[in-house]
This record gives sequence, structure tokens and C-alpha cells, in this order.
Amino acid sequence: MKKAFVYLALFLLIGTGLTAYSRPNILFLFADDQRADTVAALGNPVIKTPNLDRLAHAGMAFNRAYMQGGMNAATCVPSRAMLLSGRNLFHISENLIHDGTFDETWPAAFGRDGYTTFMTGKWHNGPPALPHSFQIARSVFAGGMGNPLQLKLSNLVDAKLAPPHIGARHSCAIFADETIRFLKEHPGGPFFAYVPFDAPHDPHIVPADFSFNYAPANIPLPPNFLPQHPWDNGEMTIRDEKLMPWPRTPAGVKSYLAEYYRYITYLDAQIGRILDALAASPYATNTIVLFSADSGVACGSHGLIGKQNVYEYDSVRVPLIISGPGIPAGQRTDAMCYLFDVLPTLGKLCNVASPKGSEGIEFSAALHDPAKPARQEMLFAYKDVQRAFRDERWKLIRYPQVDKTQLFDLQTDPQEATNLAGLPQFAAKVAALTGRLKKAQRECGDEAPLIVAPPRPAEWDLPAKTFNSKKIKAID
Ligand SMILES: [Ca+2]
Repeated sequence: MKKAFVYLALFLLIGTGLTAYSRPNILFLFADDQRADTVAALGNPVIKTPNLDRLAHAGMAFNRAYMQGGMNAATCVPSRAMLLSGRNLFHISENLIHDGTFDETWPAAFGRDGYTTFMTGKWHNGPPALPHSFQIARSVFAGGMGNPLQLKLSNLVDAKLAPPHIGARHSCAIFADETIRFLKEHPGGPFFAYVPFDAPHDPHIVPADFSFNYAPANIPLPPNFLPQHPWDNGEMTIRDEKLMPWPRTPAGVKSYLAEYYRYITYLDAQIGRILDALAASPYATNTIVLFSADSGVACGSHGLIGKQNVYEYDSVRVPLIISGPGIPAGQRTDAMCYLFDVLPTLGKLCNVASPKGSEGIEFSAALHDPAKPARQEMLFAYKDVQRAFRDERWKLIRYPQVDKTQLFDLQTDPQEATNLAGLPQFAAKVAALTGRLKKAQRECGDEAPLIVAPPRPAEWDLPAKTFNSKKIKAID
């Protein structure tokens, strides 16, 4: 009997060890404000992204991955809180602390289940929550969440909190250096490495010796370009919108995109250094590599510059590429998902138990078969001024404060250029989608009204004076 118990214990021990050994590593590369249409291999004819192309050729690219929105203008913060906690926009605390208690996060869950957890880059949630999520953090840019230096370094190996772009070396290069160093020094066992870059967020600062440039004349004007947004969307003069004077001009937008694209190509080069280091490491064949971004950004689409909106490329849609063992190469899927579904999916693939509060779904079926669906519908929100709903084909945007509605047929109008909401033949469609939007709000815990009385005037005049973008301080 005793002998049988010993054999059973040995069997369990070996079994657990084998399971742990075979679990894949995670390398999560996360950009900041990178539009979903800025990867060459996914259809952008102008931009150069040879390393993101490598990932796209090696894995599954999601055509319909989304962040859910934000309740303040610095959408970087809620986007990360949703990603890390697996919670929706209405259930997060932006600093990852609820009522004095640290939220459970997916990286912490990976750590509990035997993974070495590492991060370098832009944190941007409450700094005290960082050591509760990651075991190792190096060269972290804490971001605008209070005093960045009040970190308890109890279980952190090394945290240097500095603003980005400071010093002799660009922050993106430093984050790549740290990731490469981690890959070289890691003693073995499964790891979860999270690398949130602070690029291509404005200001678009690229080292002077990075010789690649785009000629503005060669950048196509976005097909949904407008000199200004057709009405007051509730956030017309926020910091990001002041980065370019009104009315926006084709020449101004092309110059802005040329700088933005150059920054993306620089980021791509840093990602390439990491991918090369991974390929030369013992982890080359057993690592799931992800690339995504915290949001898109308008860059002139719809007359907007920032991401304080719920349009597709201008804000809520994000690139998402996942490659790794068992994931077919060079595939594309229309399966819809939120960013806060990504870590529940990795948890499923890595046999990691869900942290408390996570409500994202796991879409691993779509990772192996692009025809498998994930979510059927999506809800988006920005403050109390914009709400949106999309299903497989249609997108409804509602601006409650000014009583405006947009309806887009994303199948024929993926750029959201033609508003169908005012046409009588689409009245029933608007009514039906409004009902589904309300239902989705209830399910997510969103109590914002879709109509207010009386609404504000929707008309918006250009500001009396234009703004000098160089005077706008970065806040997020
Ligand atoms: Ca961002």
C-alpha cells in the first residue's frame, strides 16, 4: 500500500513536471497607438514592416480584434487594465486596484502556475500593482499614473522608471535590449514575457541615425479623410486633436502619416532584434509570439487625429498576430475578439487557471481554424459621449449628448465613410441595432444613456486660433 502511494506520488510528480516542461512560453509584443492597417503583409502597400511581416507569415492574423474604449482621454490606461485583468471596460480599475486590494491579473496567474513572468516597457497602470503582476521588471516606463517612483521593489529584480525617449538610447531600443537580455539569461522553464513599447505613440521621435524615411507625397490620403469631424463628438479639442491645426489638410495629414509610418518602421526594427534573439535561443520552437497594440489612432481619418473615438482604424480596432507551436502559418481570420480575450486564450493554451474577475472568452478554436468564430457582437464606449455596437456586418455609433447616430455597412464600407443612418430604408436597421446596443450595455454593466434631454447643439465651429503642436505636452 505504502509502495503504491510512493509510485502514485512519483507518477504525479513526473507528470506535473512533464506538463510544465511542455507548456509554451509567451512573448507578447505590444505597441502603443498602432493602427490595424499598418502592417505591410496585412495589406498596407506603402509601409515597411519586414519583421511584423515575418510574424504575419508565421501565424494567424485577426482582422477583427478590438479594444473596448475608454472612460478617460488617456485610453492607453484602460486598454492595458482590460488586457492584463481580462475584465471589460466597465469592470476595471485603471490602476488595477479595487477598494485598496490589488486586482488579480493574468500575468500573476501565469506566475502562480509556474511561469517566470517578465516585463519591460510602458506600464501605465498603478505602479504599486506592477510587482503584483510580474516577478521581474526592468527599464519600466511607469506613465502618468501618479508618482511613478513609489514602487515597492519587493520582488522586482530591477526597475528603472524613466520617461520615454530620454537619454542616449531610444526607449524602444532599451526595451528590446532588456528583452534580449532576458532571453539570454533565462535559466529555463516556461516564461511569460510582456513587452509593451511606447511607440508609435506621438511624439514621433526616431533616432536621427535611423536612415529610413517616407516621402509624404507617396503616402495615400486616408479614404475617410475629412478637414474636420462633421459634428461635435464630445472630444473635439482634447490634447491629441490639437496636434494638427484645423481644418486638417491633405498635405498636413500626409506629413503626419509619413512621420508615424517612420516610427512604426523603427519599432519594427527593434521587434526584429527580439525575433532574431528568440530564433537563436533555446526557446525558438516552443514560444507563442503575439503582436498587438493598445489602440488605433485617427491620424486624419474622419477629421480626427487622436484615439478618443470609436471608429475602427481611428481607435478601437487593433492589429493582432499570434504565432507559435500548433498555430497554422500565414492564416487570416475574421473571428471577432476583444484584447481582454487574449490572455484568457493564452491561459487555455498554457493550462493556467483564470484569475478572479477575468471575464474574457477564450478563442483558441479560431487560432487553429480561421473559420471558427469567437464573439458574435462587440460593444465600444468612450466616456459618456460615444457608444458603438457592431455585429458581423453592421456598425452603429451613437452620440447621446448631441443626438447623432451613424450606421455603417462594414462589408462594403470598412472605412466608415458613408453614414446610412438618415436613410429611410435603414430606419429599421438602426432601431434593431440600437436595441442590441442597449442589451450589450446591460450585459457589460454600462449604465450610460443613449439619449439625453435636451441634447447639446451638434454643430461645432473651428477654434478661434490654431494650436502649435510643439507646445502640447504628452500626457499618456
Ligand atoms: Ca495608446
